[in-house]
Amino acid sequence: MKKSALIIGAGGQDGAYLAQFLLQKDYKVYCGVRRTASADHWRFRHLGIERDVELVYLELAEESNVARLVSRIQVDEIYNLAAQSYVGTSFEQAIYTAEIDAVGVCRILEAIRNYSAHTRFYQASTSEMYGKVMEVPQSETTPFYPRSPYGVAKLYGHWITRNYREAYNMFACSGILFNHESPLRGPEFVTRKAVIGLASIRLGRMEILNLGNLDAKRDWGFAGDYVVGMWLMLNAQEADDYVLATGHTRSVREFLNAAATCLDFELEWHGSGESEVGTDRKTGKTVVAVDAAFYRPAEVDLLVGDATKAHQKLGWKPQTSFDQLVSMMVEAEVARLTGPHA
Ligand code: NAP
Ligand code: G4F
Repeated sequence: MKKSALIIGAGGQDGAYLAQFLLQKDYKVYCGVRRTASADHWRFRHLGIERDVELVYLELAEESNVARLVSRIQVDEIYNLAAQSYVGTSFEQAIYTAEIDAVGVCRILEAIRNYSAHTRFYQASTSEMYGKVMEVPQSETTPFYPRSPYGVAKLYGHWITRNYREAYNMFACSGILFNHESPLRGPEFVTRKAVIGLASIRLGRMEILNLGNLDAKRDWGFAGDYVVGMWLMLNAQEADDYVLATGHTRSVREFLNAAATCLDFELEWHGSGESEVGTDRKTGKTVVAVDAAFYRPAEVDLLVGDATKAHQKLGWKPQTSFDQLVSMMVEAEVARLTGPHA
């Protein structure tokens, strides 16, 4: 019989790639999205899957909404990808972030426990939980030290998932995913913001790209590779928690250098901290500047993951290199900015 899945937070970056992947595996896919005034599911359109998924309205703040839906559709798998996922905003909206990213997870687990006990559950945990890292690289056994309200809320989501697995024998897994990007990344995250900015400057539509901390280091992979790992977790023999990461780390500055190279800029860096600027070697013009408004009250300086367990137990490995990821993002952005809908 055809398998079925509900993706909660399906309208986001990972949700779209996961929906596409599950459709390729011949699943019936319910896409849980919030009702908004401008229902523009551009990511489904981008992947050409808008007619193949069934949209269902789902608001994680609304307990009875979650319970009714979970009870009605009786799916084999639920992937919870919904979150207030922007770390910067979590400092301004800490309570809302906890409501969705922490308590929201418990609402889903309760609905499964009460109304759909056979359903397998995936929780989108995050490397942000490692925060002020206690060891390098970070693995499933590294102690957590979150540095943002987002990281703290996600830590609750992580532990409540594990708790329901142990207490009620539920098939509930937590994927501790390191940063993963794509042309479908939200425009406020640093990789996409950098690519939009540099491509716009190259096309003469923008002067300077303003960013915050250029020294932060992240383990950046391709989102399309990571959704495969989510599915492998829910289709393993036993429920468990896994890190998904590339094992390589690069600074924001290094990401900028790579994206600039794809656009035929060669960046030269001058100054430090808030006074740092990146200039284009050919023209001498300032292309990147630091704006302290983008600094965070507490920063995560270095993330680099060890995905050995996922490799050994699930056979998962990232397929896309850093350079491939950057050029894929740059090419897509240039096409978007110069295409018929620009
Ligand atoms: P994203 O693009 O921001 O997508 C998050 C989705 O959650 C959006 O579709 C959003 O809906 C939905 N959502 C937010 N609040 C909701 C609510 N109250 N009720 C129902 N839906 C709600 O994030 P992503 O990059 O795809 O990440 C997917 C998940 O993985 C998130 O939980 C994120 O925290 C986690 N994660 C991401 C990364 C990464 O590097 N991408 C790494 C580790 C973990 P709208 O479209 O209506 O806003
Ligand atoms: O792209 P970011 O906003 O991603 P961040 O904070 O690492 O969070 C992402 O990855 C997490 C996994 O570790 C996810 F759980 C989370 O949902 C999200 O997907 O920022 C990356 C780094 C930070 O250190 C930030 O301070 O880039 C630095 N940065 C420098 N200038 C900037 C900017 N970040 C943003 N968004 N905008 C800037 O102008």
